[in-house]
Parts: sequence; C-alpha cells; structure tokens
Amino acid sequence: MRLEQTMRWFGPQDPVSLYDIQQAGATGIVTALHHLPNGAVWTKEEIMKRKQEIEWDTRTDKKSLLRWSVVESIPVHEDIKRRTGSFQTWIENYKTSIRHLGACGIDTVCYNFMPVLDWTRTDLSYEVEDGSKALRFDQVAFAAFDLFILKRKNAFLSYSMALIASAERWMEQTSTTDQQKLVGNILAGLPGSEETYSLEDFRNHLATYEGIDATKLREHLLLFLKEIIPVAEEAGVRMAIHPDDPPYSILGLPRVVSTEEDLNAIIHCYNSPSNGITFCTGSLGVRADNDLVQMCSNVSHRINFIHLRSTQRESDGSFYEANHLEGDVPMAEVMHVLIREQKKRIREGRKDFAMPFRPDHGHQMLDDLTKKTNPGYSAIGRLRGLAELRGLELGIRSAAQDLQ
Ligand code: DNO
Repeated sequence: MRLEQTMRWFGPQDPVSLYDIQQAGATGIVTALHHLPNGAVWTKEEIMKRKQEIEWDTRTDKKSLLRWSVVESIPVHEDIKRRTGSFQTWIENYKTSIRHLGACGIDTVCYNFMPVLDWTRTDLSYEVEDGSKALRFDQVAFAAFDLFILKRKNAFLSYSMALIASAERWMEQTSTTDQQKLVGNILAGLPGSEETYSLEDFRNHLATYEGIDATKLREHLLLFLKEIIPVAEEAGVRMAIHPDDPPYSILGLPRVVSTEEDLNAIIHCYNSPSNGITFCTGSLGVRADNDLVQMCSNVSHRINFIHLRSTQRESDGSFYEANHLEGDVPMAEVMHVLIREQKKRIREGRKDFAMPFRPDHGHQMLDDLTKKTNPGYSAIGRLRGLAELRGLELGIRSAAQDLQ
C-alpha cells in the first residue's frame, strides 16, 4: 500500500494535460468545476462530464489510468464567510453540490475559509540558486502594497516601524511597472482562487469585513460546518479544510485556519470523519511556531487530503517555495507520520486509507521556463516534486519494516 499519488489539473484549459500527469506517475486527479461561478450548484451532469473526461481515455477508447480523487475546491461564497446577503441559499447550494458529488462517487472535497483572498504571493518568478523559478511572498513588498498602493485605512497598525520604513524604501526604488506587476500578482487571483479584483473593488470588498474579527469568522465557520458536515456524512463525502496561506492575518482580515489550535477547534466542533483537514505543509510551515511533525501526529486521524510542499523562511517574514525536500519543512518526519497513520487506518478497518497527497506546486524548470503554465503548477517542477516524494515514501517504508 502507498499513499495515493495525485496531481492538480485545472481542466481542459490547463496547459499541463491529463497525459502529462499520467506520465508523471500520478493516478489521482485533483480538480474542480472551475467554469462555474462561486455559489452555483454543481449538477450531476457537469460532475459526470468532468469525471468521464478524466476516467475515459479517448486515445485508446478504454478506461484511463486516472481517477478523479479529490475536488479542490468548492469555493465558499463570501456571503457565507460574513453571514450576509443570501448566505443561506449559498449554503443550501453547497449542500446540494456535496450530495451530487457523493452520488457520482467522488468522496473528498478540499475547501478553504480565507476571507477575500485565497493564497497570496508577491513574486511569481523568483529565481533561486539553481536557476529555476519559485513563488515568493515578500513581506516588504506586501506591506508597500497595503500601505502605499492600496492605502488601506489604519494599515500602519499592522506593521512594525522598521517594516514601514523598508516598505517606503521599496516604493522609492521600484518602477511603476514593477509596482503594477505586484498589484496584478496580489489581485489577479492565483490559480484556484476564482476571484479577481480591481483595486477599487478590492477596497470595497475589504470594507465588507469591517466588524468581523477572528472570533466572529470562526463562529461563521463553525456554523457552516454544523450545516454541511451532516450532509457530507450522509453523502459519503469527506471534507478537508485547507489552511490559510500565508497562515496569519493579512490586510487586517481575520484568518482562522493557521495553527494547531485552529485545526483542533474545527475538528472538535463536529466530530466526524467527514469533518477533516487538508494537511498542507507549505502553508502551515511558514509559521516557525507551527511544529509540523507534532501537528501532523495530533490531527492525523482527521487528515483527509495532503499537500506536500516546503517553504524557506527569511528573517523579515518573507518566504519562498523551496524544493520539496529542502527548506524548513521536515518532510521525511511528516511523511513518516503519514505512513504510520495509513497503517493504522488499515489496521482499524477504516475505509479512508487511500490518503491522497499531491506535490503542491513546483518550480518552473527546464522546459517549464519557456511555457506559460499556471503559477506554481508547471509540469516538470511538480513531476520532480512527486518523484522525490514518492522516493521518500518508498525509502521510509523499506527502512522501517513495520511500516511496509
Ligand atoms: C494553492 C492551493 C490553494 C488551495 C485552496 C484550497 O496552490 O493550495 O489554492 O487549493 O485554497 O481551497
């Protein structure tokens, strides 16, 4: 038995094809109905159409080697996070989509509860030492955006004096073109985030969260879970909440899926195998106070999906995405915990022992460098990540006889 190897695919528009993924050796596809607007019901027809595309190989006219393993994501409508407007309708739609997925045999759904912005980076082509390109979050550039481009009210309260001074210098030394590029990187929406904003929209949107602090947002999340988890249970679907990325408050917005305490609040508010998490080492690992190995062991029974990626923290709070087995994430130790958990599930007769993981992101390298792919989702960089992780898993299993 191995952990299930999966890769994300953004649908027919993705320059990385299902065949590319198949050749990388993954057997599971992670995807979503990206063409549907946030909040819409996922109909059985649309789900089956996508499933067929993945699971039927038109070249050979036979069943393909792939299956649709995980949905990432059904986006949570902003009204649900704020409990405003038509949130009740969106929750009902969400339930219907879960029921439909269950009926179509798709049993794992990743989602997140980050207000306004999904994952955020400032630089999408940061050249690392070996010449490949990585995604990076530059704390200074981000503060400059917030303070001097967005000009968010009271933004200066979010930063130290030293950081404000560095952000000021950044503005002086950076060309308008590069400043525009930064705005695009933050607001154009990274793959999977489904929302794009103009600066003006964005300001207005941020304002709608006034009065919603972390306590309130957590309350909204728990109310949402109390509604959807029973439906997921009934439909045979396991939900997997994705951590915040980066795992702390940005732009004055609350974030409530960043620490072990946060994860515990979620899994304990409704005790069910359907109420699980996406253990994302890349997101959680940005916080030095997140002990990933301990966290992973403590919540392992509720891990429904796994993103494996590493980051390298820098002294000013910036970070970039390191190669999968380098950087700050103790990948071998985390892998060990995951293998142990899978063994345990098999021993206990649990049905959810596939434990799908995907190499989360990858550098742009070799031929990726001349292609236009979704930021973080190049073919070769992820293939390298998957190959390394697969080898790591195999090595750990063969070194520890009891884990085979
Ligand atoms: C980044 C991803 C995120 C994540 C969503 C989950 O690559 O990990 O887009 O998929 O936040 O809902």
